[in-house]
Amino acid sequence: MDDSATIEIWGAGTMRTFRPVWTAEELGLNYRHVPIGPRTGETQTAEYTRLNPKQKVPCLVDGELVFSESVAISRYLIARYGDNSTITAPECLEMRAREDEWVSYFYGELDETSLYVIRRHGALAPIYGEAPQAVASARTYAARHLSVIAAHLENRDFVVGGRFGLADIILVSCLDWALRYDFDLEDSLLGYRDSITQREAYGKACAVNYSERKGG
Ligand SMILES: N[C@@H](CCC(=O)N[C@@H](CS)C(=O)NCC(=O)O)C(=O)O
Repeated sequence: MDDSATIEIWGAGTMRTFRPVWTAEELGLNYRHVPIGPRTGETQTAEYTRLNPKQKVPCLVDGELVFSESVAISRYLIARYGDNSTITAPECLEMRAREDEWVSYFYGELDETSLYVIRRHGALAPIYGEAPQAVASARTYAARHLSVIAAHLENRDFVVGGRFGLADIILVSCLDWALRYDFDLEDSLLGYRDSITQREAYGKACAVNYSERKGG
């Protein structure tokens, strides 16, 4: 934890908290990581509730600016601090639209509609309730969309524009999550993921996000 930093990233141990941490590592930012975890009571303190009334992680503090949502935080950090030596948003409107399309698709269809449903009604069933049919259906649904993504990555190293960016951070975080749930990923997805996870910032982010707090 860096006490001289003005950027704070709150939250550790989950795929959602991993995204802004990974983005910050890619950008080489000086940030303070506050490794609070969900369902520990730490998101419900008065201090944290002032920052994020949703009582969820992650949350970003950058000077006066305070906001949550893993995709929004990662996108903001890139837009604010990225440059050609690190990561940037695509330059032209058309490529930004493509990036937005894929990021929305990964987050909407893989993260929220599938993987988190499996989590809510699987490992977190004591809190959210048993729903085996919803879990089975979410698995089938995710598999169908993973095939679409596998086809897109057949001859590509990155999701959009031939260079690493936000869409890769969101996708790889979802692929990591899918692997934890024993999805059988197609070769193009495995090859893509293998290559991206060689990045130094990915390794550093894993250490930051998962070593300080396990389980998520
Ligand atoms: N859409 C949010 C989801 C945030 C979220 O649900 N975080 C979970 C951990 S992965 C959490 O804080 N859960 C605590 C709770 O629901 O009490 C994002 O992508 O940041």
